[in-house]
Amino acid sequence: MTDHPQIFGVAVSTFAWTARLVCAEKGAAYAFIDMVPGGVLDGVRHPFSRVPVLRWRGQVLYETLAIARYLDRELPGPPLQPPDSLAQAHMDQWISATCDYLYDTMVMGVIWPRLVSPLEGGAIDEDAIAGQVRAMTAQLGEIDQVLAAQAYLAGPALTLAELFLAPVLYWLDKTPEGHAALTDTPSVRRWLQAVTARPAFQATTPMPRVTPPAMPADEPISAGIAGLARSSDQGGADAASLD
Ligand SMILES: N[C@@H](CCC(=O)N[C@@H](CS)C(=O)NCC(=O)O)C(=O)O
Repeated sequence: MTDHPQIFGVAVSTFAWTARLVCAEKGAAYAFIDMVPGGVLDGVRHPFSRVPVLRWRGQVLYETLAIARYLDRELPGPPLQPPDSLAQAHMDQWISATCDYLYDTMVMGVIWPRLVSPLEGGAIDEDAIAGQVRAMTAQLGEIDQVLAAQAYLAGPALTLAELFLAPVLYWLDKTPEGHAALTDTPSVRRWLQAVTARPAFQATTPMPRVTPPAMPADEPISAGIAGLARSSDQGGADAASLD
């Protein structure tokens, strides 16, 4: 029996997307299995009620950094961690910043209230969003300075750092505030275009690539999230990655 990595999570999760991206960048077959945070499927669970969870070779592993490093080391395909120790440190630095600061500001502070809360009928606290937008704008400015001087976060080559940050910025770009801020940070925009154009990113992008007819083609939309919520409700393995 073929033992492909199995990634349990939801399509909207940026962290689950990172794990899928690692497999896709390595050119490896994998299965993506719908499991909401806190869920238990076939005995697989995340002890702290998050996603993703990896099951592979009879082992269950959680925490995206652990999963990403392990998959990169074990799967054939191009290495996603630089051999140079300073570049490795820069990669770690950006992964840590993404998980500890950027995720909170961008995902919880802007993406969630703008794109997800309205679908759930939740009240929108515009003052709270405005505060997060200020923080997000400052964070993007810092990233822009780095990417003005080099192609990728840790140097001239793509690393795991890209695979953590790009899903976050992809969704951020779907919010009006994020879209505007990314337009004002041209080096980040150039980087995002380069990463999202990669076959691995294209193959794992959960958003339906159709623009609702009523919306201008270049306008950030929230409608795609509704499609995502529906697709992640449907269950089953990712069609592109069945084992
Ligand atoms: N430290 C975890 C964070 C994972 C995480 O926060 N995942 C989100 C989805 S992107 C989640 O499960 N959220 C559910 C919750 O916060 O209750 C990791 O690196 O895997």
